Amino acid sequence: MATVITGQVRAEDGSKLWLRYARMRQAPVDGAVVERTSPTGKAIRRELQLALPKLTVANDSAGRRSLIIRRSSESDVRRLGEEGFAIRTRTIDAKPCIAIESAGDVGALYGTFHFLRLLATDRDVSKLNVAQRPALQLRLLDHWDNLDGSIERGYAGKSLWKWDELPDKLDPRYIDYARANASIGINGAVLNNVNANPLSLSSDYLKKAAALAEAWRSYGIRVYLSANFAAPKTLGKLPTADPLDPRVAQWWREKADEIYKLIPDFGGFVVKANSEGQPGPQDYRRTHADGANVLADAVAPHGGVVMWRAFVYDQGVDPDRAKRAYLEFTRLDGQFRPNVIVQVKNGPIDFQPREPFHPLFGAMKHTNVMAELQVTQEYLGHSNHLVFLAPMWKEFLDADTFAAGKGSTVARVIEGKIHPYRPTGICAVANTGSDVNWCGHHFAQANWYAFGRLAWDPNLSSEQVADEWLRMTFGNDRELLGVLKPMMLDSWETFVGYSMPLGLHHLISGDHYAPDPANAKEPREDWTAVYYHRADAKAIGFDRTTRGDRAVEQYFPKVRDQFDDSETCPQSLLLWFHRLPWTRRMKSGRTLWEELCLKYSDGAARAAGMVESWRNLSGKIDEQRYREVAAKLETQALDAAAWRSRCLTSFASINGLALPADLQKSPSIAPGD
Ligand code: BDP
Repeated sequence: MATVITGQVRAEDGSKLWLRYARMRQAPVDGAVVERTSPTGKAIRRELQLALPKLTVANDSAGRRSLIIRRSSESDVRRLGEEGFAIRTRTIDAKPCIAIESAGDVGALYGTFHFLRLLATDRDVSKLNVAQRPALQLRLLDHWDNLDGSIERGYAGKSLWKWDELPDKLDPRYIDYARANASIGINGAVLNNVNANPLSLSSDYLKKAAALAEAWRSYGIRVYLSANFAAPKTLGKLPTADPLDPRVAQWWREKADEIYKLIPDFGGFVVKANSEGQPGPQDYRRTHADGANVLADAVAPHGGVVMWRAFVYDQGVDPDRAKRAYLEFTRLDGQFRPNVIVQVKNGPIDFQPREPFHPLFGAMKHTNVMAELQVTQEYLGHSNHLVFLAPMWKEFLDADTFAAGKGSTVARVIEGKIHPYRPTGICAVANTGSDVNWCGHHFAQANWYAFGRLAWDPNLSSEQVADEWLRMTFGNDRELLGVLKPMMLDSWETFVGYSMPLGLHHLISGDHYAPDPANAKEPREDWTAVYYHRADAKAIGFDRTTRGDRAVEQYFPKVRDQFDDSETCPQSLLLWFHRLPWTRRMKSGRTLWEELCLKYSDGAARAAGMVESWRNLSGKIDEQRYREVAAKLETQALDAAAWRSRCLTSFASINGLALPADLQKSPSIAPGD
């Protein structure tokens, strides 16, 4: 990790993520004892030494240290579970100390990272009384990594997993990856792409996966794999992958046994079936439940789970893509095994810049449901745009489904508080890669961080998460925080503003990056842009109301009614649910067209403003990161201007209305310009 002194501030390359421990306040303790001899205990000692090099760390209590990390069987600690921890200022053997206590090993590690976070973010640690446990059981990163080292929708280099070197050689980065995840409570990693190569389940690749599992075990991270549903055929050479064929069931059982021999704590499978050309049970006229259950039965004896994705959109089911998954899955509620979790993307289309929450949240009473988010910015400017995603995830987690009356937020649904889901979970498509700074954009690290923190505690505010991350990543300087925090917190609305405001969605073509609202040519209609915005001379938007295609009826009545009425529908989702005339009067008094123009212009102006804000920090940030972020922000500002110009000129050519003055003068900027 290169650290060069240039000028007043040290140059940094971002490789240490938020675990820089730079100019940390020293802990107000005279030494630490880690009363744990396990490999996790060793990891804790190593981390303490890295963070607080002046601290003597021992593994026995001789000498009575004032930072104590120990197992506790007190009932208030035990109640926090294996992963929970308490951090308290206490008096032990007549000596004042800080005690990090937990029932489980990994709880001690999480507690240590929490304590270090308190120090790194300059919190007062003189009186501590912290007790935490994670809100969700499975908190996973999904890597869409292919065996050839490429990453589907990855924008930060190649895969971190060096398959050709594994299992013999372990890249030191595997440990840094585990440390970063453990520091934010992530406890599992799905190693391979949901568009899964069956070879990932071959004996050779399982040995490689086992080496990673071994490296991460002491950090509380379990390995999971995406399974290709046709593997019994392609890999096992059976004539079929029909889930009800006994030979197929036996193949999956034997495969599971083989995996658990190599990886005793293997987490389980993720499956993308009958979606975007992937094989699945419907190839044999079986249901998603039949498909999920055959894998679930295979891993059940070993304690494994199957995360069965609800990202399906068969055109035969309904003309509206947004309605299809709900229709397919609600009719199967109750037919899945207890160790199946239906994995649902946050919104009903596909990780768009803004979507309403997916109507499946709250709708499945008898089937575990977990949420799938996307950290990698597939539709949000790749690794070029600074977009802090916590506010988007908070909007989703805090959305009230009304599944069991008021207060049935998505967070409470996935926590199993509305229907008794076990296990509970959340996962997110990772944005990591071989780039030195891991994520392509220094600020994209904040999204990895935010995902972990919100998976641990969905009640944290975006502001708090941004504050923590900034302090650890760029330091505790007040002026710096004063500029960067609002910049991060506004950045999602800024992106939505210049790309797809007022509920517009999917205004792109194949690269999922550049604006292409006129895109009408794709192999499938629901991959175009015109299918979604439906603009013509009179109106724009997708009528999903009770007078339209009735998609709103998939929501519980309170939400349905709110979305159904264009007066009560949140303006941010207006054109998602409503098709409205360009002349419609908005609450602001402006017409819909004027409002749209304003949103685009405001978004583009705010993106340009970010360049300026950053410039003001020159000298306060180490040179390399300053330069790299500045270059990205400039690209973002240009892209934002292109989005505005391209979308507005395209819509104006349809509705014949006047463009903002500057766009009337200059010709439209084509994508990629
Ligand atoms: C879409 C991506 C595609 C993924 C798919 C999925 O464009 O690459 O395979 O989601 O989630 O957003 O399966």
